[in-house]
Amino acid sequence: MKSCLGWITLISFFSMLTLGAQADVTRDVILRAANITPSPAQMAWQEREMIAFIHFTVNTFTDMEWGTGEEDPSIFNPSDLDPRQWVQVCKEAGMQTVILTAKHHDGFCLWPSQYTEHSVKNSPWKNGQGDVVKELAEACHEAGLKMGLYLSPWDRNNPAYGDQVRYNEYYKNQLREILSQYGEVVEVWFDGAKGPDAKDMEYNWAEYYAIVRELQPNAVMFNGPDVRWVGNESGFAREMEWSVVAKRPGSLFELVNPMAKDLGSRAILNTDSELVWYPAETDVSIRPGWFYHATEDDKVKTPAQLMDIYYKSIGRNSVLLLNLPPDRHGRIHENDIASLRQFRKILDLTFSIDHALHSQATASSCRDGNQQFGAQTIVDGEKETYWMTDDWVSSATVELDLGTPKTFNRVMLQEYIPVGQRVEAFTVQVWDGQGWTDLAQGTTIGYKRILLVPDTTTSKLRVIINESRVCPTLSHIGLFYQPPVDAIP
Ligand code: FUL
Repeated sequence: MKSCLGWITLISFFSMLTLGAQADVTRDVILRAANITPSPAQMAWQEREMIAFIHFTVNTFTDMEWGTGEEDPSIFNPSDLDPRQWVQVCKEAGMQTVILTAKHHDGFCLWPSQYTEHSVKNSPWKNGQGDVVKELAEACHEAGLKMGLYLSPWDRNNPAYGDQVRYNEYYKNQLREILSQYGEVVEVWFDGAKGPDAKDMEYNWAEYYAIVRELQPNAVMFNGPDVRWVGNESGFAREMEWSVVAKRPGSLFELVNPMAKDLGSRAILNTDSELVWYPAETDVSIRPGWFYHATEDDKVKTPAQLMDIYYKSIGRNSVLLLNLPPDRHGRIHENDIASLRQFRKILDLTFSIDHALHSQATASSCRDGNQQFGAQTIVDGEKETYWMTDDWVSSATVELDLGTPKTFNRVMLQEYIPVGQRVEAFTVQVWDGQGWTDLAQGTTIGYKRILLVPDTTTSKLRVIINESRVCPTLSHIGLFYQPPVDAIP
């Protein structure tokens, strides 16, 4: 794969040189955008697809969402704290990473930090000898899952907060502690939230990022250089979700407006655009709140709601970060587990059979005469093989002959993003016996796009790439059938 990537980079480089002379600036920007690629850590994060978020702290015991920072550590006393149970539940649901709120805005630390007294070490839990981060790290390790850590910059307890020098030092010390004592950490979550009453101060982001890179070089940083917030906490990404976006010129990794409808289309790119690979993570809670509240036991999202979130996040070129808050015992509640199990069952029933697998695939253009980049790679079940058009071809058609009529209601499309995200407009059509009819249309594809279509039976389907930044790629077209949710026992 390496040599092939090197070859593509070389071609792209010469393409840019040739085009630069004759084309306008916009074309140059588009070429630049088309050739921005994910880092290995971003790629690994994207492929893990679904992450569990664990919100747990003093708030669990005070029934709050944002603690004041004045909580007495003695209230932290889970009767049966069991990170192994969290990890088991997450693993069964198909999550590959678990991110824990090591410190939320109240400043209470779930590990015995040497830099503050406001932590588990002064709680009655395990007589002050416990360490939640350590227990989670061990549980993840045993189960083969990855761990991520959330460390809130906004700290309502620490007296140094507001003093630029002292607080930044405190925060950096804590970052070093949690990133050096617990083995591999694959994601560091920098929450941007700050209450209106918070003292004014600047965080030393550049130094925070440097510490993460030094201690955990393979970790991605949320709301840092690697992963961006999708822009809402309701569980949906945009229908047009670009992983290459324009950042605020001169900023470290700030977007002009992370909530804007359009972050990366041609319409907003301009000569000054500083472009970065900055994919979206969709964070949402399985309950209305981020922390556990007994009053929300009957408000757990249903399997159908979780499916909807799945299609609108993972199915729209985003990673899903689903929050599962443990209760006062320190365990994930049975209602949440029941909903997750059914969600997993629907996913398995739907995605276990790909009706397009090993069908006959042809394309209107293939880079090398149907050899390495031929259309058949799209349906070979291999994620590292992919179809690509000739160098100057930015619209093309791929046709699948399914052999016999197949029934499906989900169409999955995947670009080969290690070479960039390129498709800007596509149409899916089906053969009705006499001609082609439109089934779905869209703009971006990215790592994964899942289209919800009515139950459709056909023996031939085609995907038209109407517009692409440079030669488009596809690594997968999948056709799946999701049974009606109510019909699944
Ligand atoms: C927000 C926080 O204020 C919430 O409490 C929660 O942690 C959520 C994931 O991020 O910014």
